[in-house]
Amino acid sequence: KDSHSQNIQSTSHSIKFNSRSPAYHNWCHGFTVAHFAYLVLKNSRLLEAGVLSSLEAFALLIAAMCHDLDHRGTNNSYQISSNSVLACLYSSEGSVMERHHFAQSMCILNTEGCNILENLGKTDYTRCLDLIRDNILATDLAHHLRIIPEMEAMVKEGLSPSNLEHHRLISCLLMTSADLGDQTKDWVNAKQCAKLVYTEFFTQGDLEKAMGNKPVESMDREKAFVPSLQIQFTDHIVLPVYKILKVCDSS
Ligand code: 9GA
Ligand code: ZN
Repeated sequence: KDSHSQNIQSTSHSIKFNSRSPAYHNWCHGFTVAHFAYLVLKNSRLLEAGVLSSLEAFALLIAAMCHDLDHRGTNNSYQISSNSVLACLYSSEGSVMERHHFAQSMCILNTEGCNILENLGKTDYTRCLDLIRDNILATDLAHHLRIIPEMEAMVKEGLSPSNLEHHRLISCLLMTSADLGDQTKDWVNAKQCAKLVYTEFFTQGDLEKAMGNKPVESMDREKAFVPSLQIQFTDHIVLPVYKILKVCDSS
């Protein structure tokens, strides 16, 4: 085996090994999101249209696979209210978990035999790490909600390959589309995914109750009415993402 394919194998092993196993945010989720990102990249023909460069596409796939590394099954607000180590490290910057997922990705890249970027030149190497960071941070819902107006402005003026802001916004959109990809699947699969999401949500809710805090409705197993929560989530978060994605399709 040549050293490059050896590297890829060590790296994917490390990514799997560095995933804990909460019900939803485990290795399977990372793999599924990377797979979805690949399909959107291929089918949308954004590379052929020049809206994304091959380096940007590469950074997207790496970020997709790594974007939830070492997830603990609890969200950003839980890190802060429980005063976790991760909150100590990152709460002043926001996106606590996402900064941790990026830090974990960098640890793997810096592991002997795992640096799949080692053949990039210095400029591409630094740029690639920047792109991976921005892409992972884009999977924070709070970040997504902040950039919706920018994405709407981009759609309104029309995608232009020469506009570097558009490259950044499209990358963010592909990340959120991939992260929410389970919601596009058939009933049996979507239902199974929802089950895992709520198993994780309710576990966090139980931890919050044990700390004497009141969980949000979607994490409270005594209060959550799943069908209406799913409809709200679909209407307010999921559909707007894919409506913008549809306009950006270059195929
Ligand atoms: N927050 C999460 C729900 C998901 N069904 C609800 C899901 C992830 C996610 C990226 C207020 C709130 N909610 N509701 N999330 C889900 C599936 N479901 C139902 C009520 O996959 N959620 C991942 C994300 O941001 C962005 F930008 F992509 F849209 C938003 C949610 C998860 C588990 C990380 O919350
Ligand atoms: Zn995710």
